[in-house]
Amino acid sequence: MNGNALTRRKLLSGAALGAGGLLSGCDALNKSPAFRGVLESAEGANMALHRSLGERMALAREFTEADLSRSFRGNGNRDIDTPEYQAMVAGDFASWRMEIKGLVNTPLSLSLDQIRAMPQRAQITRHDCVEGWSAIGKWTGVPLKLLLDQAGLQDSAKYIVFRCADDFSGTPYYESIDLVDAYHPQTIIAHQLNDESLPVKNGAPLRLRVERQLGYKHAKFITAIEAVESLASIGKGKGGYWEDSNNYEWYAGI
Ligand SMILES: Nc1nc2c(c(=O)[nH]1)N[C@H]1C(S)=C(S)[C@@H](COP(=O)(O)O)O[C@H]1N2
Ligand SMILES: [Mo]
Repeated sequence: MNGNALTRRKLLSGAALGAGGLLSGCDALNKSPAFRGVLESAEGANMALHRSLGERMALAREFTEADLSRSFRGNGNRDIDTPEYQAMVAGDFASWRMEIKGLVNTPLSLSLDQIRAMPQRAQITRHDCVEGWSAIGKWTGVPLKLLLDQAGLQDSAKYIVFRCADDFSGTPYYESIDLVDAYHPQTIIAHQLNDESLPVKNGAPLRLRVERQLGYKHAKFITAIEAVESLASIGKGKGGYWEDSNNYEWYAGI
């Protein structure tokens, strides 16, 4: 067995050990009409596609408390200089709402208390930024899958877009992922870093963790989650702020 095959096997068996999450992730994909076609075409002859779906559902490496970085850097926008956001900070984000909208059966507007009352997942993972730094942190939040299930994704939904409260020169930050990453068991909307409420610099009160992707995909300061069929009408059409402004790859898998 060559190194790649060995790594792949380890990844897959690691994923299988996290069985609850992985299996329910796969169940969710199976039930999603948008993905049934992909899965059906993966069955039978097309093993390459099947394997790549398996690899994409594999878990990112998780670390232990002993591995935590002493401080977790804040990068990109690290605060929001508006009276509205500063009032939210002063009020402990009690009136923050995160919307779930777009191609869903039941649009939602959730408070932090409602999000904290849902089943939670904690994970210690390494964040890798394209600018050349990494940090290990413990993230706690609600699996995105549960939020999407609660809202009821419509058949036509193919991408999940994240809307953020911060901007660069007037352009709000936004990002997007496909349904494989959206249903991945380690994809969570986090409200805690290292067992404390998410610090402002790291995207308070809510930020995405999408552990198989590079840092810029991890949208901070989330105000809305929007299910869409196409990315064409989002920003300039490449699916994210840095994708549109600086030609970063939309698929930033690691
Ligand atoms: N809303 C928003 N999300 C964002 C950014 C940002 O500037 N605004 N920067 C991205 C980049 S490039 C990285 S590396 C991470 C940094 O997360 P951190 O501040 O917790 O280190 O957030 C990402 N998500
Ligand atoms: Mo980054």
